[in-house]
Amino acid sequence: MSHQDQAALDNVKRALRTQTIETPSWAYANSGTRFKVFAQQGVPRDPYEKIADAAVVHRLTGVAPTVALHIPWDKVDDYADLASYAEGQGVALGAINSNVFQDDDYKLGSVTNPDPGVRRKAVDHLLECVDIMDATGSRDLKLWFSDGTNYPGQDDIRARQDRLAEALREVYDRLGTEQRMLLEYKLFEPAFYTTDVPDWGTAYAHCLELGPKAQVVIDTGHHAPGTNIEFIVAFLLRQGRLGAFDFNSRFYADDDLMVGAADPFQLFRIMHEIVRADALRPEYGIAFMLDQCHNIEAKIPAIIRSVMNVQEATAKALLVDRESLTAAQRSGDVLGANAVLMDAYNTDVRPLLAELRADLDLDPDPIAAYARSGYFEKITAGRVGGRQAGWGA
Ligand code: RM4
Ligand code: MN
Repeated sequence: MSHQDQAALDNVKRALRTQTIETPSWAYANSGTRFKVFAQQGVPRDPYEKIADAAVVHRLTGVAPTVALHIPWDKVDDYADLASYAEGQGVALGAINSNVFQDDDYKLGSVTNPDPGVRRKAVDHLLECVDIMDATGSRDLKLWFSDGTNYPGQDDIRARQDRLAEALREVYDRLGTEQRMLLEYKLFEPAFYTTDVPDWGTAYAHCLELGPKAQVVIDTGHHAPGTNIEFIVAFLLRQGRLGAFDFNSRFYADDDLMVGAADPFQLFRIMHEIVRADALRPEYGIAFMLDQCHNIEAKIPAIIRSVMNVQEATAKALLVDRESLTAAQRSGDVLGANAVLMDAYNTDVRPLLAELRADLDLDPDPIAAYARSGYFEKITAGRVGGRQAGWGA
């Protein structure tokens, strides 16, 4: 290997050291499809146990230092206490995810509901989430609305946009100087005719209207099949409005499978745009989060695998020979440019990542290390009685 190659690899490793991936509290709990949720042994029974699991993922991977909460699933009496418990475990609390989709009152919508009383209740919940952020020290409030309609004529599409804008404004104005609002979009489901925030353009337009603390979040499972997600990434980065990712992968709709499982090439293409914009650095402000369900696979190893998949895609993106790529692009060398990208994608980065982990005093194989750790046996034996956490607990 030449000195130049070694210097390039050192740069890649340096960049990978700065990468952080946030894991979601709900992925440690029972979750699945609307047909069946298969309960697993050792599943956390409260937010403290979810954080303990997240801390194990961080200890083994070295790059998952924060855990996102979902309110009310992670409701506790004392959020400052939860935050200090997390700190003691070696992690911190991340984004606060609001939930205005599980109450009977929200049948016809939350912040876009035709009933002002229901809208008030929904906005109050979002404001409560900001109070929680004050206590946990979280930077980000993540908003996903299930709001929409099922039938033409059911409600006024435009009036619903007005109600949405009004609600977002009230919450935005409540944010502290360092706090942000992340607006997530999703094409359909549970609403099947119109969805009030169906795509990145709608989310982006609302964010623009609100101000710089409002940013778009891309959940990779929330698009129509075939959507070019990296284009959206590039566009939002150029506008300075990409705040976060909810990573997962999908074959059909919002499958919530492990990121990088269904389409590792897409994940690489997304990370290539991130690297291109120099947006991997934590100071840039993008929150790289997971939003997944592990219904049939063991949860903690699945989350470890997901973190590793993001790292692998990132390592490949960092390996793209940018100089050669730019030269090929500028000279109109279509095949040459494509080859530069594919060379990076086709590189086996696993040895490099194993080396990185060894540099960080971690086991080069976090999944094997987890299996050996005895943690699963410990939680299986210890977490008996009580109620396992899931959607709604
Ligand atoms: C939604 C959306 C949100 C997540 C919930 C669990 O579909 O993706 O980000 O908080 O699911
Ligand atoms: Mn999501």
